[in-house]
Amino acid sequence: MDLATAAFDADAHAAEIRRQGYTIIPDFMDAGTLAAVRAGLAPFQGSHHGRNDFEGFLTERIYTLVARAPVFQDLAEEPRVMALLERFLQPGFLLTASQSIQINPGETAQNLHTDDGFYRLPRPRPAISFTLIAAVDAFTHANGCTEVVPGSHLWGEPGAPNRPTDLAEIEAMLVPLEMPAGACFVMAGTALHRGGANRTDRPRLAFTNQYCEPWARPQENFFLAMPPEEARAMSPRMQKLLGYDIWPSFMGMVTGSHPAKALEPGWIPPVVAQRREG
Ligand SMILES: O=C(O)CCC(=O)C(=O)O
Repeated sequence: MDLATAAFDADAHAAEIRRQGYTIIPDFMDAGTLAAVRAGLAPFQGSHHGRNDFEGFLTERIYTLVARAPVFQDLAEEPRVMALLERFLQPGFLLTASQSIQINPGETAQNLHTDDGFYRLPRPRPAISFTLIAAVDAFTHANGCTEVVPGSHLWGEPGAPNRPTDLAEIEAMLVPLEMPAGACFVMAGTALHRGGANRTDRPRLAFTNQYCEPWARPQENFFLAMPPEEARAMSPRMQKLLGYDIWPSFMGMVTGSHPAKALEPGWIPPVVAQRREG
């Protein structure tokens, strides 16, 4: 265990998430890791522009980040983050999204939203997913840092007594999460937030890894996003995060078998094998 991991107080960070909906890890990435992140993104930058107001017409997103460079796999299974998430999610939790988000100059603020709102169960409820957003460029209020409404993860449905009704009132509660390059925050999927407006003349580069309960449907379908040959070369933890595992007793099975078998050399889908035998 390295020094940063040994010194990390997962319980204190978890308490902060329970209280305000998010917590900051100031030393998530060192200079070498930041350089590897930039190098990993470089070949793909400049060609992925947002297709709607939510993605952001002036925002570039590179999806399936864990398949882009090994550093993104290391960061997706970073031990402090795993320890923190284990305080909230069931064993076998999944990666649900992994993408870079570059908010370019002139981009406007996103609509306020929650990241696990597509799990349409009534609020208040425990978060079904958690979002990590890491600052590759320093996050400032001016360059479009993420803005969060502290405590909103505890709110009920619109109209609930503990939830303000007026959008302007909610927007007045937003806190800009200013952080140095290399820091990240981890946030409950139930917390209201938005990517901010970039009022500077330089891009704001970040990436997000998001994690969900092992029984919930992930946003990104990693089985189709990358060939099993690539998943085979990844760590056992990474393979489980991608879904090559079951939620007991057999959610995620493949024709009655454990999905990790699909990573064994020479594997062919059982239906194909059985057809050949039959
Ligand atoms: O980039 C950010 O700061 C937040 C982006 C976000 O919340 C999203 O795209 O869902």
